[in-house]
Amino acid sequence: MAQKTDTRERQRRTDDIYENTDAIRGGITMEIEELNTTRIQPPEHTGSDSVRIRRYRAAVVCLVLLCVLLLTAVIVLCVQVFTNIDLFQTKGKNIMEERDQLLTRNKNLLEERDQLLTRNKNLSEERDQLLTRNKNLTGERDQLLSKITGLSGDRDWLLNKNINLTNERDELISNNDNLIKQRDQLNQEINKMLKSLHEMDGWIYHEFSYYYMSSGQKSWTESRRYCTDRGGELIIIDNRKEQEFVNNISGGVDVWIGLTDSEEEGTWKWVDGSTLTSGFWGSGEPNGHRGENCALNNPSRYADYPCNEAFKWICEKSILPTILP
Ligand SMILES: [Ca+2]
Ligand SMILES: [Ca+2]
Ligand SMILES: [Ca+2]
Repeated sequence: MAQKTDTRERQRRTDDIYENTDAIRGGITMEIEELNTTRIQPPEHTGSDSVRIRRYRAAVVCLVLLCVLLLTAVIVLCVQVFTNIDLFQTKGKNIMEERDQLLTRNKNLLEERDQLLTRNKNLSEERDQLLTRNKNLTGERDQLLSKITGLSGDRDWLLNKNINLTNERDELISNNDNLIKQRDQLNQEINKMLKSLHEMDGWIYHEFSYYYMSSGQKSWTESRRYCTDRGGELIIIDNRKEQEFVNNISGGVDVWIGLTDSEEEGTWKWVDGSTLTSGFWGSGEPNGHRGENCALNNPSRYADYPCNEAFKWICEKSILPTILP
């Protein structure tokens, strides 16, 4: 718009210059004609007329000179104007070319702007899609993290349970091994007992032990040897129930039992080495001191007697030590 306004202004100035030039030309022509008209009229020569004529001529000369100067100025001005017009035209042409270039550039810039807008729009859409996708992925990640946490808890619980089950399994395996060993021992013992049953005529079974009540009489030491030769020992009375059993099978006669203080006077020990804590001594017994170091069951009460005396005896063979380790 500014370029158009400048162009119109220049055009208007150019038109003014042409009009002024024409006006100046018209004025000069009229003055020349007046001079010619004056020159053509016949002069009337008087004194004052001569002076008036000289003045007139001087005025004419001045006027002519003035006209010449004016014409020269007009010509110079016209030359300058035309030169300026050419310059203006050249400049205007350059400006037009620049305007065209600017228009072309503006067009290109507009196209680039449109392309950039389109690209920006596409990028915005892609960004929105990426944001949406990122939001979805974040949600999925959170779900997976939550799931992983839950699975970790389950895994720890299962690991702990697995450890417990493994320990229980090892314990069961160990128990099973022990049971298998006990079973094998029992089988061996049963076989041994079945075998020995044929060799134990006269032995009586009672409360996990076999008992032998002798018919003959021997000293305490020989009685014990008889028992040990057959895998047993002189009887060890562990409790009142066994004491009653001894009284029953002895039939009220004196029998050697596996109790002696021969190692240390006054310290009565069973043949398995255990010390007698509370026994069933008869009234006043034991009373033999160093002369009586072996115990008789007499009957249902204990009494110390000289060991080389001959009496019946009772052997005992317990099966518990072989069954219970
Ligand atoms: Ca016993
Ligand atoms: Ca004694
Ligand atoms: Ca005695």
